[in-house]
Amino acid sequence: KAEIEARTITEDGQVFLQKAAQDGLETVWDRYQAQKPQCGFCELGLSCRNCSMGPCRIDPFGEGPQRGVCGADADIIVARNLGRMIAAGAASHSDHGRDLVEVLRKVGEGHAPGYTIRSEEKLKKVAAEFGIAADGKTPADLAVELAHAMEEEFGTRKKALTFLGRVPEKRRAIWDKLGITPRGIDRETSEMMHRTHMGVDNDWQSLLLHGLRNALSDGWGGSFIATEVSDILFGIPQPVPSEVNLGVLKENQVNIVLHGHNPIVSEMIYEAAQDPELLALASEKGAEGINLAGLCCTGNELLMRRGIPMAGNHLMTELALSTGLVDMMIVDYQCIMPALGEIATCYHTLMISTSDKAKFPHMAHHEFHPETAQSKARELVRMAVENYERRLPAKVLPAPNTPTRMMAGFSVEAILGALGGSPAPLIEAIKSGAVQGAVGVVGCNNPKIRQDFGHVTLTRHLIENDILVVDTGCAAVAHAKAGLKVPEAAALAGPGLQQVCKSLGIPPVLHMGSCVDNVRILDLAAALANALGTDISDLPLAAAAPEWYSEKAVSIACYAVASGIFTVLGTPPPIFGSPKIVKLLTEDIEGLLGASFAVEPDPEKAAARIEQHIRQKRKALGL
Ligand code: SF4
Ligand code: WCC
Ligand code: FE2
Repeated sequence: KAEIEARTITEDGQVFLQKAAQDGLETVWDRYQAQKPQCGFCELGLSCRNCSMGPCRIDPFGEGPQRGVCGADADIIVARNLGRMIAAGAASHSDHGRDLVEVLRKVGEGHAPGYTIRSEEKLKKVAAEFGIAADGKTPADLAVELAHAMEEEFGTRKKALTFLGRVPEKRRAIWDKLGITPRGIDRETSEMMHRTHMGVDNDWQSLLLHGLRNALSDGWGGSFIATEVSDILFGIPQPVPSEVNLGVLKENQVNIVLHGHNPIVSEMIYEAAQDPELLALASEKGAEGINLAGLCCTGNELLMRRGIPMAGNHLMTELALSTGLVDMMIVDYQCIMPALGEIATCYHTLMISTSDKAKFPHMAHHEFHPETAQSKARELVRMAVENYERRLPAKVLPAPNTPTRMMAGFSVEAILGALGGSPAPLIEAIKSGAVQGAVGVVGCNNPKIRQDFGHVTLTRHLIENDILVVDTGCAAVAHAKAGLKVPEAAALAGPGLQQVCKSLGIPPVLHMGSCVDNVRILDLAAALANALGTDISDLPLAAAAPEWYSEKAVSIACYAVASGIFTVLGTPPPIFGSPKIVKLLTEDIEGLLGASFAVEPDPEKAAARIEQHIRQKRKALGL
């Protein structure tokens, strides 16, 4: 019991950890235990297997080898490893963005039945940013032209990415001076892989600078494209009520769980689940309906635009299966544990992979392509409905708690809309001190940290101190489970923030979307800075990733800092093998970028650091 409580703060998590154990499942927490003690060299970033003269490792105590076979020292090895983490993260977000651009182009060409342009407003706005005139063109023409222009962003023909047009002048000047203005999205990632090959860039500082450039190509490039094109294709999110936790899985309905990141597949499943013929089939099978629920960021995308409830975040993905209520789980890519397929064999659940680039053990592969996605989605929903009667009653355990209510859908457009169309009222609230500042609390779960504890503890402290929290990804789901995403949660905020939330009817913790949607936070920060004629780093803002695990999170943290936002990490990144790199990233970088990293596993201390930072920024602004 104590062991289970140490693993997660969530009630449903604790119940289903027990159920999973009863059913003989091995979960991510068990596998983490089995890995302990984890390799100390790797934890410090001091191991290298970039070539076949190695693998090599550096002795952190100074007694054993201080150089790899090639001669690389601790600083070079740590910097190269960090660089490759950034490259992998940036590549993941950006390749996701590319897949959306492909759909946008095919919609324009008429080769993607079922998909459409849901936001002509955003299509026109973004096309204009790319220098494409809208006059006399149909949305389809515009979509094709914009898609082609965006494809160019990935290549090598540019000197700077187009969305840098939204970045404050002062920030652009800093990047130019440091030589880290991102050019092509793929170019920066490819160059990082080149630089970290044996015998290329062996200056740890220049490796780190390129790491920032690579991360910026994600934040202001690949992720930005992913978010903007998702809005064009599927609509700009607007405030929407929904629910969260495993209680959203319904005993008397066909449950289809959507997991992964890209809305391309899930949006088609959403459409198919409304099909009267399939609903009739469901009722023929004795089900009262077809119930969709989300996990991770595919879930967040559906939640933001359609109000689809969330079953949970990263560490709940295995436990969702242990309810025995999931008739089908459909995955696309990223953060999908390869263990899921095998766990599902214990139940009746059909496991479906959908991306040509993401296959998994014990999953049936049903590849989605824009041309056939609509019919594929209907086929899958039909299979799920037919699977309903195969549930194993002895293995079913409905969640004991009712779902927690929440509100999502806070795109930048929605936030500005709530403020009456301009950022001025928010700026006024910050000036008056009613809102002291704003913090993005984002990122994953990690079995090294009690699930959701980091997020919820930090966020509660921040809002108590009149700091508005915006969130994305699995952090947002943690906050929702803790009840922080309803307007009534304003009661937990300090007096100033409470007042602002009440007058606007919003929660003190605003859901801005999936992990690629961290760019919505960048976009808002840039809009505030531009409205004030200042730089992002002058504003009382911060970011935190209390429970991060993924390479994508490393890229996000780096583009946040490079964009001028102080960022606190809960899980230590593998850099502590190089005291020089730790000092640069946590101290000296401030002088270059006006922002730095901090590593603070204790969320109460992290809150104190952030509050102090926000006070300093306010003081510097004369507030
Ligand atoms: Fe060892 Fe150098 Fe090869 Fe890395 S690149 S494995 S440090 S020889
Ligand atoms: Ni984004 Fe982290 Fe969740 Fe995956 S879904 S686990 S990167 S926060
Ligand atoms: Fe190792």
